[in-house]
Amino acid sequence: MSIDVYWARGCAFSWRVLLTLEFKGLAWTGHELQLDFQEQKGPRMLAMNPRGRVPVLRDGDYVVFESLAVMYYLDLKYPAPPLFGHSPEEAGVVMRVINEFQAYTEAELLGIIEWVRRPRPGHEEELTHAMHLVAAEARTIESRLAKGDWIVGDAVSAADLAIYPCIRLLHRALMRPEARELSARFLPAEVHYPRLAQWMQRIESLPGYQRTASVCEK
Ligand SMILES: N[C@@H](CCC(=O)N[C@@H](CS)C(=O)NCC(=O)O)C(=O)O
Repeated sequence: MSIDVYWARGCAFSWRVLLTLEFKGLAWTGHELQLDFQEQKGPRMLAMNPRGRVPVLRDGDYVVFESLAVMYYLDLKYPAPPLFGHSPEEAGVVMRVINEFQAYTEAELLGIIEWVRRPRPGHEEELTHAMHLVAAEARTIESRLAKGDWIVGDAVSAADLAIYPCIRLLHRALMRPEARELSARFLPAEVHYPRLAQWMQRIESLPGYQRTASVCEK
């Protein structure tokens, strides 16, 4: 039975799930939703996710939402290749790194992307704060990548697939002409964060990556 996944363009959370499905080599059918038309709030979607958000994954009769929960479900259900390490200790580190990213950086990073789309005059202090936090996190990831090709351990893990979409969507936003002033601190990524730039290329070379890349096209 095929896996159905409901996703949206520009959505880092959806991208995590698509990357996970491809990484596991699973067959899946994608259903792209238009958030601008509130398709995620239609009755059929609300029946699966009462919060009216994407991504949502249906595997047979089982429905799961919240991107990290989806990744975790897929890893337990389809264990090879593993995404949360080979031992409880490795799983603890992978989960910790994702939780740190989500708790201390993700909202600010998404806020910068939103700012590029829709600047909020009068809130420049918030933007500056977000830029500091994201730059610090990028340095942390850069130092992790000094030890190996992947964010945790010596193989692709859920940490890579959870963090990559946020970084890539930020990169895309900062490449826009209207973000020129903001981007000076980050771009070119190859100069400011060379290991991070190489890591992005490594992810983009994974088998199946191209099938997920339309999340980033808008
Ligand atoms: N914590 C959720 C976040 C999901 C989320 O915020 N999705 C956004 C798109 S990126 C959404 O569906 N927004 C539509 C809405 O809030 O109506 C996850 O990890 O899956």
